[in-house]
Amino acid sequence: MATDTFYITTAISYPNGKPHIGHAYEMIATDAIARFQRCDGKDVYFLTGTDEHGIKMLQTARKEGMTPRELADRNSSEFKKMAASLNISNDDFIRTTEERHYRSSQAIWSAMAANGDIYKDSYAGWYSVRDEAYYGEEETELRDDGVRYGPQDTPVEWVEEESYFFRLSAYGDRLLKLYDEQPDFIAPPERRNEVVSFVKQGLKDLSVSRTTFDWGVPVPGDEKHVMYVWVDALTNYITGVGYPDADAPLWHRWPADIHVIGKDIVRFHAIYWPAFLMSAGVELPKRVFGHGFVFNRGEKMSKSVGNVIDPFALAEHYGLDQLRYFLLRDIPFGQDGNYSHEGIVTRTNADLANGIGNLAQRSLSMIAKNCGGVVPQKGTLAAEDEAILTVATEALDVARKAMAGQAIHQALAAVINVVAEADRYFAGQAPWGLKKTDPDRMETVLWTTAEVVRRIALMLQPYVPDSASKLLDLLAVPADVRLFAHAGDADSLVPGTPLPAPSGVFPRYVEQDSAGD
Ligand code: ME8
Repeated sequence: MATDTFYITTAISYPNGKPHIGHAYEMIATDAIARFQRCDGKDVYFLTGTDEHGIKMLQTARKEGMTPRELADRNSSEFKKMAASLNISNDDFIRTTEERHYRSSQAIWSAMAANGDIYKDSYAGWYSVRDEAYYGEEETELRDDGVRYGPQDTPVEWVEEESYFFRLSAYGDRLLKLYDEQPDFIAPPERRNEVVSFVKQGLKDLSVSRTTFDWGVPVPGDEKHVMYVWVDALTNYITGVGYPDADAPLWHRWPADIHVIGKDIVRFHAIYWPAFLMSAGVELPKRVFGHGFVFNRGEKMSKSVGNVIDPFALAEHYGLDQLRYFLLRDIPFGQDGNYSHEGIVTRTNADLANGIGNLAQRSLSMIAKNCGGVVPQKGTLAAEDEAILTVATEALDVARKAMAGQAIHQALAAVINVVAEADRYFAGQAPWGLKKTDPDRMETVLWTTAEVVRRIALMLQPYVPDSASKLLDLLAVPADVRLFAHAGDADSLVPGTPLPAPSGVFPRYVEQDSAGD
């Protein structure tokens, strides 16, 4: 049987600034889902990237005295760097300024046009020549000097320009039918409800081109227009797997199993994107998941408030897996969450250092000291031993169910819960007391504990990949038996296998202020 494929994407970020913790959060959560599916035996393809066209890029570039392409090159590489330093397992990184993406965007445009869904009309609004941007009436203000100003304090004038439109209004019923027939198309359910009621109010046609600037993908056959802006951006998901070439080696991966995005852009992904694809005759993705926003202690991050958190600095300071663990465990996926120093320190120390770290350290150092540095002998298992091994196996089922609905925090909680149970088992069996009275039983208890640590480490791989891999190394688990399929009895630790010297995997976070000087 062919391996199941799984295609997953993040949103592509605007590289008009450096990446912030919200971007890091989205990449880390998507990575956890991708890694989970890989550990579960799927053939996963994971795409992320940058969305480099549009007016914001143009404006920022001008402010910084560079061309938009220079700005895109500089900042896109920051996003790439971030993916690498967060240990993101993406298979490709797409930039919308790439040639393959121009081809793909022009191809989907032509397909929509051939279907009669693109027409030329005029677009009117309050336009700022200096910002090269249209503003809604409510964003402008008529001042005492008789001049109307936009939000950037630049004068605006009423402008009508030629624009292409996409016939979105024709897709309302088909979209409602889609949401009805595939209730999981939009998740979580709150997001779905918002979209459904929005579409029920009736959809207007969408302006999809501009003539006032040229930083974009040229409209095929009418090059004074550039695409603006969602046709270009959304199309990245099919460019990444080879559209428009039906025989492209990656095209079999389409449709995507899931687009992971933030809640602010659910509308574009759950309304525009399926409508564009229906029009172009391309299959629809299976799910759009809108995650929540990460706030700094409840405040929205913004450059002007000066509370933007640098993800590189966070990972450096707390440790990458500590940061990943905190974001994935602390924030129910789909809801908003808060970042705070206290939050990450508490999780790091309580769950990681004192939890799984301590369990592994105590059992492995006892093994090193008392069992000759090899996997202990497994005698006949007592009911308690069987019970704790079953707890670990059942946690995997709970995690699988949770991850099927992207409840990452629940999946992780199920795994960490095994640690608490294993701690109780270890304390109850008190192997240190058996050393003199019943050394065989001591070995069996230590074997069982090490085996539970193995199962926990296997299940932790999607969330804290480096640390989980170190734990598995300490248990001498070969690289090719680290899938979830190996979490059962058939692949359990083999007594007598030599083990490396134990070392700590999850250090405690020590407050630097209280550390002295
Ligand atoms: O929206 N917390 O790009 P972007 C969590 N280019 N997620 C956040 C966040 C926060 N504080 N701030 C932003 C765009 N995000 C478009 C997408 S997709 C075809 C085009 C999320 O750089 C945001 O919701 O503004 C989005 O999913 C992603 O980061 C990129 O945001």
